[in-house]
Amino acid sequence: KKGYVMRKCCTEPDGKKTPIGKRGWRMFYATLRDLILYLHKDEHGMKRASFVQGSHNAIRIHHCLASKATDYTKKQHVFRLQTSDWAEYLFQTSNSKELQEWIDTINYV
Ligand code: I3P
Repeated sequence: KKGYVMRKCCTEPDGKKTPIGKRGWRMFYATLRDLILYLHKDEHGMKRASFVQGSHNAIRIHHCLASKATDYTKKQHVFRLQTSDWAEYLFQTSNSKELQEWIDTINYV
């Protein structure tokens, strides 16, 4: 699964709230491969070597939970991703079909 998404970092892998200044929404081209969600700058930035595993741009989705962020009302088609190390992200997708596809792909790979 791949496609453009918007991402907001909410909680760091240590469980602490992501500090102001790093909480903004940013666009990425996301690809899911080998249980890692890679967030590329765009479709052309596919160089895997530039990723540090476990960083915000290469999220290990093993034992992750993706769910619709029904409590987040500022944007539409948003899901929450909670990782096994307690990091938390919001991802905005382009429509409800994309939203469901991302959630299912992450939860059932
Ligand atoms: C954040 C940015 C986010 C906003 C977040 C801000 O500022 O404006 O868009 O989240 O609010 O902290 P910065 O870019 O300086 O980190 P929303 O879009 O969800 O309002 P928050 O701290 O309440 O999450």
